[in-house]
Amino acid sequence: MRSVSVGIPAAALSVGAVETRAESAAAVSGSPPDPAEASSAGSVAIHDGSGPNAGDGSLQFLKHIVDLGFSETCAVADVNNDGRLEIISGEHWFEKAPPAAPGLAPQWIKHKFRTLPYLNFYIDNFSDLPVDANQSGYADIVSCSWFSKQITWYQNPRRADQPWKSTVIQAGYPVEFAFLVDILNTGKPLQILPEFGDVHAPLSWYELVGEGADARWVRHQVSSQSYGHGIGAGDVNGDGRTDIITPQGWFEAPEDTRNGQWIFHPEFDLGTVGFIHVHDVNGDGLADLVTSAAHGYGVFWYEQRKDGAGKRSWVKHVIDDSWSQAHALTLVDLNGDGQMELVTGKRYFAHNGHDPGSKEPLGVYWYQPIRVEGELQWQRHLIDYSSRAGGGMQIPVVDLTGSGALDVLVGGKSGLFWFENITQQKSQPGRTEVR
Ligand SMILES: [Ca+2]
Ligand SMILES: [Ca+2]
Ligand SMILES: [Ca+2]
Ligand SMILES: [Ca+2]
Repeated sequence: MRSVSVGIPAAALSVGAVETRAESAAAVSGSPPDPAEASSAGSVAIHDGSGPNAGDGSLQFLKHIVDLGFSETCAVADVNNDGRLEIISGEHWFEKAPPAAPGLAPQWIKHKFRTLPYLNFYIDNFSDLPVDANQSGYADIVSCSWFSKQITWYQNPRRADQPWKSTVIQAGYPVEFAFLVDILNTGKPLQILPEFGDVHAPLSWYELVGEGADARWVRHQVSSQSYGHGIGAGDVNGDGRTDIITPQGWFEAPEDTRNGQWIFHPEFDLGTVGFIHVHDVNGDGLADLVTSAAHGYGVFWYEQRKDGAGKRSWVKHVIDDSWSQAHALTLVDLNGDGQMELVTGKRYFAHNGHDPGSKEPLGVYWYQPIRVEGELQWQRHLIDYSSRAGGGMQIPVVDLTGSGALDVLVGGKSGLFWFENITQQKSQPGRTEVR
């Protein structure tokens, strides 16, 4: 398969003019470009870096179509333990192989490792969490389903010709998505935190215990109920312990996270959101929240404030509300400048076309916090616009090739794509840009 490079002109990749919103400390830069101009599939992206975005922190990505089949998400892990990363999406993992001929794109070897239900226009799998749960040296995958109401651990058989053993970790409740978090405060995110789509499901996290054949997942309950669409983990109050954030408030972690009482602080109502990240956006020492409307319009941050008496309040700031269904949001230092950026994208047909704006163009974006005359604003950069690539349910930002630059991967109903970060390659004269 030949890769398709993105023909986004330099002027469209980033934004010269920054539009300030009076209502908010945040600003959104620029408008999406004309789709016809922005994404002529098959055109060649050779950008010499001399355009208007040169030197403004923009990154260059080369788009690869990995697969045009159907999924809801994707993940990255070393599935075959050869020291190189593979892509997991839907029923398959994808192994990168050399091009068939010089100048062509890499080939992708497709390995089917499981059969998933397909119903209601969804493949019933909404997260893939790579974790070597049985310490075999090979990545296992923990997945979750909405319709089948399960969190499932798929054990890597180590040999390509063997089936993956599946073990149900939790049954009985629909799971919107899940991710790996550091509830035990060890510095390693190894606990599963699901967002249950049923208010009667007890809010819980899952700890991996035992080794090898004895490895298993143990549930720890935080609350007897769940709190709506969206979930996150991070240290809200700065005590060094990872708290759990729901759309309706946050749970303060006790010293003994397994057996202690988690204290609920119903201090906000975020609405129907996706991942809720905890991050001190404005650098004032107080942890803020960054999240997105999973089925409506908007990417937001919520500023934590404290009055003289120590009473906490939250102020909403709009980052961008010009496109909808930002279900997945990744917080990462994408450009390596020591500052965290946001990577997100529009999920294609999150609710089969019923969500607001669901028929508007897809896009994949990153947002860079910048200071303009002392004021915090957000600069939007396009990774892709108005093609088949959308944000899906999770967006891995990983150095897939070992180049030293972080790549962006997205998988959804409209296909699986790898955006190779070629920024450094661009800065090396004589390097071939198109493959
Ligand atoms: Ca590998
Ligand atoms: Ca805490
Ligand atoms: Ca702050
Ligand atoms: Ca950065």
